[in-house]
Amino acid sequence: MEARAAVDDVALGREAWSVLDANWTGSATVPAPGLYPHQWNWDSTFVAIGLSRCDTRRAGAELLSLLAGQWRTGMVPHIVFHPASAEAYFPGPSVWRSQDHPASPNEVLTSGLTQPPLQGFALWWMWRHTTDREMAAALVRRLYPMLAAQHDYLTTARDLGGGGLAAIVHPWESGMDDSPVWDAPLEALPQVRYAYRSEGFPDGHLDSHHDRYVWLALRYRDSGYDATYLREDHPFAVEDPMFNGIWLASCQALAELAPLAGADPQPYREAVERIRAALLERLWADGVFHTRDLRSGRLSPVCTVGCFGPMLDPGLPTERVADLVRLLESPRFMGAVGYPVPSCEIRAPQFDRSRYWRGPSWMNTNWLLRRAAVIHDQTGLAQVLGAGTLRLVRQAGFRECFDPFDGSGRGSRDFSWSAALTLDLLADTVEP
Ligand code: 2M8
Repeated sequence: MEARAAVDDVALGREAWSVLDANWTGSATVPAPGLYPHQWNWDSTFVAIGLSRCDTRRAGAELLSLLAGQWRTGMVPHIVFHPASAEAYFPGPSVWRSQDHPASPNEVLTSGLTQPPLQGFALWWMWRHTTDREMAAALVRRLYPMLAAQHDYLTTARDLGGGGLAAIVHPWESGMDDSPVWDAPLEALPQVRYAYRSEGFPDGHLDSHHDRYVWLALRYRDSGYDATYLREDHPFAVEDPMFNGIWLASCQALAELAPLAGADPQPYREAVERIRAALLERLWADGVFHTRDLRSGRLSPVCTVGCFGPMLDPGLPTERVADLVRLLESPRFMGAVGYPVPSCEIRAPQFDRSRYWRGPSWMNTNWLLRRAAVIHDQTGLAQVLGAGTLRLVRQAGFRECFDPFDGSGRGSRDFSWSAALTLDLLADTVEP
């Protein structure tokens, strides 16, 4: 176990700031030094959330830099590349070839996939917590049309199941890359082997699926990132409860911010209703939400932290909330571990305490679940999630993820969202 001396809140906050400063490139924050040398979509958005109470300018800069990578289709990419370290991460710009696509931004190199659409929620969070209302209002006016375009993209290009949800077309789009819920759809793909170098990945990161990730990305790229191809031919299309729960939360946020941006809230209110109904109709079974593989029609039998994403919906029926809270607190998840929240239910055969998204606890999903607990007045749960999450960083530092049993750190060190969300939790410990 990589113990780290307990520090008081002021010292912990100072450490968090120094991580964020070291990972700042001048226009955005990279997830971690070394392994992730570019701007990642939901990483930056969690950084913006964490900075909302204390630095509106930098929170806004983070979102603006990400949205500079937005395609004219409305798609917000999962990576915005820093030209200086272009090929320092695989797959880099030479694999994605965004510059060859007419809808990509002219000056910015990006990937061709997206990640959970958290930006609407982050903008609302910033507006709610800022100490500089004027700057925040200007940011809302500037960013709102971009987020409206992102929403239109998800509605038109990603409802591949025709039921009102957005489908992801690659595990990387979920942000929970190695989650066991992708095993079945990935194993239905052809076996491939690429001769790229894979050294340098941290513990538990790389498995035999990585070649299929690359294969899928290349297929989509070679279609010209085409929406019809996605609908008709692309072999990976999955409806994920976390991605859609986050989308719903952002729609709710866009409805609330609409008056400030001079926009009509009604389409977003309707989207909230539509996504909620679709989540319940298409993904709910046996007391929890599941991922649906649109190509096989099957729901995943494995329960992961992603299955709780729809709890971000304030309008989720009370009985469903009660079912989810019971499961989350049960020995299948938090009830049997020392630290919240294992990314996979611990009794599943796929659970692995050391492999990315197959067991370890992550600060960002802990933060989202704590937020969900607050929304649904689950004060006790919110307190356990907040205190347990802070205990992780006090003990192990700002690691990428953590062993849910003993709290030891895993993956990269000096991880940006772990630092940024610590700042938010420290500011919010009195009243969740
Ligand atoms: C991990 O994903 C990247 C691919 O996008 C990777 O595996 O190299 C995930 O943990 C993802 O959630 C995160 O956004 C990214 C950067 O931290 O790393």
